[in-house]
Amino acid sequence: ADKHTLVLVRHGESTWNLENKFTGWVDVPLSPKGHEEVVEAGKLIKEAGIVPDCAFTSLQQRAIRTLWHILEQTGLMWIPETKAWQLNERHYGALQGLDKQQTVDKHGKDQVLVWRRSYDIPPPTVDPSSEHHPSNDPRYADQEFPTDWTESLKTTLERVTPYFETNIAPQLKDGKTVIIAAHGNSLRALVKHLDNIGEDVIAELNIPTGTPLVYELDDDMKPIPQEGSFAPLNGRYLGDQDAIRARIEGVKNQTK
Ligand code: DG2
Repeated sequence: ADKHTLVLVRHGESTWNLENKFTGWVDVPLSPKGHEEVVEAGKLIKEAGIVPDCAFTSLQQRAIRTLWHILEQTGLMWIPETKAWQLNERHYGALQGLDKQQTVDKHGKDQVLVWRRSYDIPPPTVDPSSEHHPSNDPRYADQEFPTDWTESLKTTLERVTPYFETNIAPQLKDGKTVIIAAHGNSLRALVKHLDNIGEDVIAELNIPTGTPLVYELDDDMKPIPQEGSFAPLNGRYLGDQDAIRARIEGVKNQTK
């Protein structure tokens, strides 16, 4: 049976990751450190000898810029690149733009952890008149969103997974190596699906910024266990494993 290589990467640190604000669909750029992280990610992919044939990303510049840096470092700026809203970050509802620590001070860390990491409890909905409601953003002009829009990990998974199965899996099955540059929660949804992770386990799982996560998949798109995989994931992170653990802790500790 054939092996199919899939590389996932969360964008490098964004300006709002740095400022510790809930971001969701707000289109913030990478921070200077974020740019450095993903240049390094590109070098790691090149050193590992992984050569993507096609690329997918979201409609958000922190992920797009991440992909561009990686393609630049690997000499692959010419490969086809598809942008899709289905790979966007989870929409954070009325929390978008709020400071994560101030939200803890106001609502308590347990409530904030429920909003950040519960599987199916969404954050409060965004007001339809808010600039954060997708109906007020021209990039989503050809789509309809409910007036009471927000997303849980579950509803994020319900748009990430069909997109993967319909648009990305066929490329992999066709023998292509694929790279996806996306976001903390859209990638948590995707790995939950790929690795068949339970709701309680995914709640504890944080994805580090700017770190390539490499999967080998079989013909049925099931991950093949590999040496150096990062349990409960069957994928392996490229780079210094202690530094990766520190990045994961950093994500977790945003709402101590
Ligand atoms: C972060 C994730 O998304 O935040 O929306 O604030 O990956 O695009 O930086 P990303 C956001 P947490 O769910 O980890 O709080």
